[in-house]
Amino acid sequence: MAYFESINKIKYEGAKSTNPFAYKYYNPEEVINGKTMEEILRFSVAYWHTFNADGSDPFGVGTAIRPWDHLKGLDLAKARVEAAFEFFEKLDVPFFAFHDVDIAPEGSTLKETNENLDVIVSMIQDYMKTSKTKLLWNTANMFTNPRYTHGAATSPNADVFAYSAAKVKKGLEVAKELGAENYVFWGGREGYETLLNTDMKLEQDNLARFFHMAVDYAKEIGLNVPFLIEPKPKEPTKHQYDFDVATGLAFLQKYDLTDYFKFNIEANHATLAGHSFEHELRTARINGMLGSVDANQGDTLLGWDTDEFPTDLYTNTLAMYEILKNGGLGQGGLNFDAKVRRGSFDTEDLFHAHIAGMDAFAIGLKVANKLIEDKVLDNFIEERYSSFTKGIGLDIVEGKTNFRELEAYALQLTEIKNTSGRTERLKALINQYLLETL
Ligand code: XUL
Ligand code: CO
Repeated sequence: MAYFESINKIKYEGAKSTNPFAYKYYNPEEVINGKTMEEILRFSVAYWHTFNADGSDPFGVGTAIRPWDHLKGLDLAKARVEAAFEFFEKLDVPFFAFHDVDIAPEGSTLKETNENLDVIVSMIQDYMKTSKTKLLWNTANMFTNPRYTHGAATSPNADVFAYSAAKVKKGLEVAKELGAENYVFWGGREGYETLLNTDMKLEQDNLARFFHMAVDYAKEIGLNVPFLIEPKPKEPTKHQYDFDVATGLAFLQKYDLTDYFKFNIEANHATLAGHSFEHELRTARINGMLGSVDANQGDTLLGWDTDEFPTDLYTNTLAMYEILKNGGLGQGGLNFDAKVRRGSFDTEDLFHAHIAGMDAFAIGLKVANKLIEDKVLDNFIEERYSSFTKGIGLDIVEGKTNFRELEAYALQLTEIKNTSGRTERLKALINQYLLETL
């Protein structure tokens, strides 16, 4: 059965195309610096937003019209798998990602939940035999069910810790079975509401114990993929332990976990943390910790995680700049952790949204690549820091000086001359590249 009957395979038709169901800029076969766009961008469809979300919000019920709406339970789960693989094929997308509860309904016991998962996982496995679409990552949803009210691995209740361990154990097994390229940990409720009732040290120690057990189990079953922490500062908890990349990195370093973990950086989580998307990517990149990306965008007028499709060309360009400078995303990808707006309730909007995001990132890729090729920022930055390539600056960098010598140097300085940072000139250059590159 076809779920998206009226829609044909989405093809690249070029910027002049007026066909809404065509890529205008994303040309999977186009080679950029020896790699195809498909290989560089590694787009992924987020199962939860595309096949589960119904457009409901805290003020209203779902609005989405979906061809699987009439089904329930395992039948619904199976229909979603069928629809998903049709969608992946029509979009010609290389990856997808899911939470355990997205693909199969929870049973009344853990055993029943695992049995439901087994049914759907083996169905997905069958589809994957003939589909080109691979699993970028899976994860365990440890935030929706009321048992996680006070956290999962950071719950004050040891039973919840144990239950969560069982969920991740199963998740790692599923990752192995489906050949996942990564495994993600988003600490949805791993944080706290008030210190009045919280043992912060024990909670963080427990989270580290949990991660070490996950590392051990992955080794035991031969699952050799990066584990990815997805930082987010708040929502649903007030204070989340994986606030941002810098906080997450300090945690991983303190608990000796840096060999196994990298970061999955989400644009809207970065902005919620008071950073730009590119700041978080840069922080991860310069520390060798950039694993994957949840590609979306927030809304500067709203203070929450709006998970919009990433259509902002400026941001996507600066994000792709970091990704290219990182030498790509390795086993990571650009996962559209993004949902259509509540008012975009037609099934075809799912296609429009992904086409919009893919084209906008393809533009970002091309512009970023040209900026790097022409060394637009590199040359400026090299010149800006040139005082550290000679004289006293070189001595500082090479560790050949000390406070006494620096004082002597400073005392004989008659004048300190700074040069302009040229922010506005650089912004104008980026605009010029954005308009002229394509
Ligand atoms: C929530 C979020 C999650 C993670 C996976 O803000 O981003 O969907 O990506 O649990
Ligand atoms: Co996310």
